[in-house]
Amino acid sequence: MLTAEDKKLVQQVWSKVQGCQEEVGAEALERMFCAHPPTKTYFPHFDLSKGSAQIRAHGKKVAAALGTAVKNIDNMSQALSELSNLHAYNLRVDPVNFKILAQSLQVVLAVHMGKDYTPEVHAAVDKFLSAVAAVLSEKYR
Ligand code: HNI
Repeated sequence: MLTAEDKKLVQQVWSKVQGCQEEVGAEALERMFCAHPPTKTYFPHFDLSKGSAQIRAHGKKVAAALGTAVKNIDNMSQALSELSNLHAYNLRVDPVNFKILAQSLQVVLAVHMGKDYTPEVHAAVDKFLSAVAAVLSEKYR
């Protein structure tokens, strides 16, 4: 459960990400593919070499979707409903992978934010990404 303080921290983090969504999203995907190679099997149609145009474009889409989640933090289930359908029914992404991407994204944020990625920010972002993963997984049941 995100507290009011968690929500504030997540919104602050995302205001910093806004100007570099493509870079942040692409780096999170690259870390996911590199540290967890089985995740690459969902992208057989992508050029997965570092910095590829497809990874950058996809990174931007993922980051933008997370931006939508931040904007609708009290109503994520509705805001991400289409995306939830897509991942469950069309893409059939195993939900364990949402945690893996969340972890990759947190490393990106920690590396770039340095000392601003305090334990409190870390905990808030972790709760937020868990909530996003729960929404993206809810159609599997
Ligand atoms: Ni995901 C497509 C958002 C996790 C595999 N994904 C999308 C799109 C968005 C998106 C946005 C583009 C939808 C569209 O074009 O209408 N994905 C997210 C978010 C998360 C997530 C917010 C979690 C935080 N996706 C994952 C994970 C995997 C994944 C963990 C697999 C490891 N996603 C895909 C694939 C596509 C996709 C595959 C289709 C890509 C394409 O363009 O063909």
